[in-house]
Amino acid sequence: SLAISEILDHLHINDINHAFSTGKDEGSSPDSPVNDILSPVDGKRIASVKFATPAEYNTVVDIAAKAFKSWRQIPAPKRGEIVRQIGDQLRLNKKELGTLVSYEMGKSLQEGYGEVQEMIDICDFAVGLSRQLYGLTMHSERPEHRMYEQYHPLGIVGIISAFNFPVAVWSWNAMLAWVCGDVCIWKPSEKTPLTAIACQHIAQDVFKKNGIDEGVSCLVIGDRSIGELMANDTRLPLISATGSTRMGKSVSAAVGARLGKSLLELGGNNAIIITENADLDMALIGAVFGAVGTAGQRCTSTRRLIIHHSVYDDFRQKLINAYAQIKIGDPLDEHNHMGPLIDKDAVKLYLESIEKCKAEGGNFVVDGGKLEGEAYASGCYVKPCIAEVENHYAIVQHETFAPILYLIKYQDLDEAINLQNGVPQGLSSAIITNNLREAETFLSFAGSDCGIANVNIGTSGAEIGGAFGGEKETGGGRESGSDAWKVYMRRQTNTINHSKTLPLAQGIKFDL
Ligand code: UN1
Repeated sequence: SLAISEILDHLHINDINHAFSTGKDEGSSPDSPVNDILSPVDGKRIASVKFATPAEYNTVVDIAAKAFKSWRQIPAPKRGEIVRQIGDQLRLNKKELGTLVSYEMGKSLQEGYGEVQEMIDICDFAVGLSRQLYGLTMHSERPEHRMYEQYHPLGIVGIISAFNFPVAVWSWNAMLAWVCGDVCIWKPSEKTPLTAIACQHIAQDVFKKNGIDEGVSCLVIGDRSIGELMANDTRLPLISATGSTRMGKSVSAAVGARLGKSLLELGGNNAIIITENADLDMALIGAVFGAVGTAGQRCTSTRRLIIHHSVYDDFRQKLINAYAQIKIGDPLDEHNHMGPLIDKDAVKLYLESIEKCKAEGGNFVVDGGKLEGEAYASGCYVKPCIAEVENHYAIVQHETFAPILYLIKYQDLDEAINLQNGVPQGLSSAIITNNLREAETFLSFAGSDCGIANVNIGTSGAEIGGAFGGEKETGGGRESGSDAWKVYMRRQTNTINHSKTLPLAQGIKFDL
């Protein structure tokens, strides 16, 4: 295994890192506060960052605006070639970057590598996309006329990302935005800025080698005040924000007030329906990985299991047995399944949620609690737990970003689907069944109301090729694959008259 200090060196992370970085410039004002970044793994200081001032943010926007003018001149497939090179660099740095993701954020090393793999995958996707970006052609009602639509670059895309996927979510946005001809300003979570700085260096090296160094890729480190500046900034036509529903509502209100575009990817309250026709061993892997993977801090984490009464007792016992096997500890040690929560505040919220659940009548069949002892000295390690609940409990309706799994019993599929949909969020959902009627009902318009609906797969771990996002309080945005690229471009309809007269549409007569 690699020593963290070597990895920091390798990824050019300094002891104190600048508040902003563009291709042209990087810096921070001497009096901006220094923030220490502590690892939830061992509580040690990894490095420090400075937070950008509003003036520095403005400098970055100016540089990005200028970069847009030249970047959009480069043919899309050539922009794709640059993204291809970034993908190559990510492949070369996968081990180091994945390890730093794991150490800075706390997810298991396997999941840290998986996150970097998602970045590599989206690069490949974006390279292919760079030769597509298709518009439609349509037939004009007027003779000797041609109609078609084309997609043009949008401008500066503001990316606000969360701590739980500190780098992959940026890449889903940035790689698409870049092939679309946009430039990006990225504000990573202030909890995980170091992996962002590492990615910025990797991307900037490629831009520099290709003679493009004018702020196509910009990074601004800061807290929510920078996010607010971005949301209110008319120079940023699109804000892509990932995080809590509370954050999303305030971003959306600010962006909406100026009639900008926002792409929101917010909270989930994801359930797996386990029917009487389920392969229970398969259900078990999906449910446990979904609930304890990333210590329950994925927006796609499995929060609820909706289990048919005939298999309920059997499956509950399987879960209890499986939870007894889960190894919690240093996520860099590949023997462990689950690492820490992101910080002590998250531990507090987790403990409060357990109390709220108990107060509402929840029955814990696997107890939670904070882990104590030398191996858990950072104070961020908790036990994954399971409670039998009712779907209407306020705490069950709420997304708690922690490994708390709720069990709910159902009688018939209609009821199960109503329970599954009966929450404010609508990100991911799943059914485990070998029965075609159950599966197809779940996927039909009368089934799951989520942006993601899976059969015989859990709720988390989506591939990048599909559009990623969800409905209701999840915010409605779609990132990543399919035609999610369209939000990063502006659509233009073009009608061309190649006749010798000027007929008007709708048959309107207008003679001079
Ligand atoms: C997130 O938690 O914000 O589907 C993203 C998944 C991952 C992405 C999760 N591919 O679980």
